[in-house]
Parts: sequence; structure tokens; C-alpha cells
Amino acid sequence: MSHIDVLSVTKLSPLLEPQLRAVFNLHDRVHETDPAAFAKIAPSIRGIAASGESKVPASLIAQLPALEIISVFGVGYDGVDVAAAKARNVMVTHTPNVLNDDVADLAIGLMLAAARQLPAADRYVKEGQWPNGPMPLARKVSGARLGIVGMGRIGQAIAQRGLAFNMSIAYTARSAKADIPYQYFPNPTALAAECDYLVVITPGGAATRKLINAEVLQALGTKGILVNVARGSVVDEAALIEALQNGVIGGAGLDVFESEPHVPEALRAFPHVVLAPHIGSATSQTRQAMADLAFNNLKSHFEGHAVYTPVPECAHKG
Ligand code: 8YV
Repeated sequence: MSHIDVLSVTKLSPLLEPQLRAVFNLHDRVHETDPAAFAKIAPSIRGIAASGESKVPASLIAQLPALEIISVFGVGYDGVDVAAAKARNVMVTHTPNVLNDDVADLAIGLMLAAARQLPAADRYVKEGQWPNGPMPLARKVSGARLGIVGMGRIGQAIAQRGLAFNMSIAYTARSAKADIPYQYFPNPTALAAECDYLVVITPGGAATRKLINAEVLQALGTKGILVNVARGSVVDEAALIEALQNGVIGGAGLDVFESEPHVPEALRAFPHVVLAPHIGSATSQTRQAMADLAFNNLKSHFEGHAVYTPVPECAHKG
């Protein structure tokens, strides 16, 4: 398949790039790095390799008349214009399930880190402050109320972990799910008012933009800690900074941001906020599984077989 031209639109994972290069004719971000060269190869590009954060807008799809498939290395694909892809009969795939555990683990990790002030505790010991006295008391996690925004596969994995901490679980989603035993709230504000830890794990994109706004943060209140392992776009970052500045909420644990990798100075300065650089799926084991799946989706397609994990919008294609 070395004659098949594939365009990578992102800096690919070192676990994925060599696999692609070994099999396809891989063009690394030429649409950005060398527009003249891109103009020459664009007519022959048949596949796109993207990541969860990549942008594949309609304008790029329109420049690729031979495009057949967009393979996303990630479960989220909010950067891909799926409607434009579908209109051209272009398949879109992603990497669901293999990362559920890691993202759920990190959500719990951020919740514990923010509640129990683990980064501050680490600094306290390392900087030799312990002999001066104990640290201020923290917040209890076990037995508290966990609210989950988004009850998909990862939301359910987070809930399972919450049960092990004896937490009561409630959630909000577009609609109540028949097979989910947890209490349903129709919107994030109602949920926030009734929980201590509000964990956001809903898909990004236009439908959830700034879903967590000033009103939701007000409802969460000083008793509450916000955890975001979804997309930066789901939280109104300016409203969050204001809420933290004014003591409206108790703290936050954040893995995702509005303009990654740039994190506002104000957000970095709060002692009661724990930050991570979008590492939800970032373990060797999971990234390998994601790379294999993203690669196999492309390979299977070009071998004339069905892809393994189409995005839901493309799942019923013949
Ligand atoms: C990224 C993610 O894809 O799965 C997702 O939606 O956000 C991540 O796993 C990963 O960081 C690769 O860039």
C-alpha cells in the first residue's frame, strides 16, 4: 500500500507514525509546512491521520478530491467536520473504549489531588515546611456526592470508580439513559447544586460549548470542586477564572483547556487548582492500543474491508 498517499494533519504519536510510514506514503503536515508541495499532492491524498485535538475543517476536505477516510487517534473527534466528510462519503474513525480506564483513572486522580491538595502536600515536604507544623486540613472524597456531566463509556467508568469510594452518583446528559441506575438531572446547573465533585466528560463541539458556565459554577458553590477531562471548550474558562478568583467554587482539577497548550497565567496561579497537560489517555499501554486501532482502521479500509471503529455518524454506512 506504499502507493497510497496519507496526509498527517498533526504531530503524530511516535507509536503511530512509524506504523503508517512503513505501509503508506505519509505526508507530514505539508498542508501547513509547504503549501506549494501540498497543492501538488492534494489530488492524490486518500487518507488523513489526525489526533483528538486536530482540526479537519470542511475547507481541507474540499481540497482533497480523492479523500476516502479520516482516522482519528483519540476518542474525541470534535475537530473533524463530520457532516462535510459524510457529504463526500468520507469515512471517519476514532479510538473509543481502549482509553476508558485511563481517562477515568485520571478523573479520579485529579479529584483526589484537588480535594486532598496532593501537589501542595508534595511541595510542603520537599520544601522542608513540615517541621514548621501541619498543613491546612483538606476535603473528604469518600462518601461525597459525585456529579458526572456526560454518561457515555468514560462517564460510566468514572461512576464505577466513584462507587468504590462510597460516593453517591448522579449525572446529566442530553436525556436520561434507561440502563443507567444513577440519579438523572436535566441540566448541569441542577446537578451542580446537588454534588460536591462535578466531573465533566462529555464530547466537545458546538453542542457543548461553554456548557459549564458562571451559573453552573455558582450552583456548584464553595462546597464543590470541578474536574474537566473532556474538552477545554466545554468549560467557559473566563467564567471559571472569575469563579476561582471570587471564591465561588472550592477548587478545580483540569486536564484540558480552551487554547492548548496555552494555559492562562491566572489559572496557573491558583493554589487550589491542579493542572495536567491533556494526559487523559497518556500511558504507554493505552497510547499503543490507540495507535494500533488508528492504524488498523486505515489499513482495513484500504484493504477493502470494514473499518473497526467508525464514529457513530458513519457507523451505518454500507
Ligand atoms: C488525544 C483525546 O487524542 O481521545 C481523545 O479524545 O483527547 C486524547 O486521547 C491524544 O492526546 C492524542 O493527541
